[in-house]
Amino acid sequence: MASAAGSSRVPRVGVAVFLLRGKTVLLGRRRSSIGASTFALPGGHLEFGESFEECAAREVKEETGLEVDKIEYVTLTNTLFLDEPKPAHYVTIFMRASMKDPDQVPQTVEPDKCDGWGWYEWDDLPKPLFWPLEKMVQSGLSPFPDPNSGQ
Ligand code: 8DG
Ligand code: MG
Repeated sequence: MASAAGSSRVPRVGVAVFLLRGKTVLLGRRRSSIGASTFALPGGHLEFGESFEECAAREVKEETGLEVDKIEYVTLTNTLFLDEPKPAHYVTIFMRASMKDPDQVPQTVEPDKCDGWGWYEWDDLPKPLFWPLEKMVQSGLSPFPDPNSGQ
């Protein structure tokens, strides 16, 4: 197998956040090169030394201005983005969280990365979804806590 030495084609770690409010999740239309103009979760790259929870809280704050609470791990994916302008490989950690203050309104803090944020019913998600998210929805995964788990 070819060595990765001398190549920038190394896997990176992404953290994406299901921010939950009632039966809705927060999605924004991406402007980034990967998944441009599809609806995706707030999130970004894990920084050196960060926990998944710290990264989730930081990315949501940076991209939406919202403060989050009750951050928990949901699942992960190992995804090759080969059809993108710049091929990439991500291990993405999906977390869920709720808002510290449910009355807070998401802001489009990084308009170069996202057209704007909106709350969408889990049963009526907008199209097209960023395809790792679409695959996840089709697999039947739910980011909502199990109502029988007492949470
Ligand atoms: P940063 O420089 O601010 O750290 O990062 P970013 O520019 O905000 O990164 P991003 O592309 O939003 O997220 C990093 C990667 O995570 C993304 O390129 C691919 C992966 N990823 C998924 N699904 C999702 C998702 O639903 N939302 C986000 N934001 N990233 C996702 O596999
Ligand atoms: Mg992002």
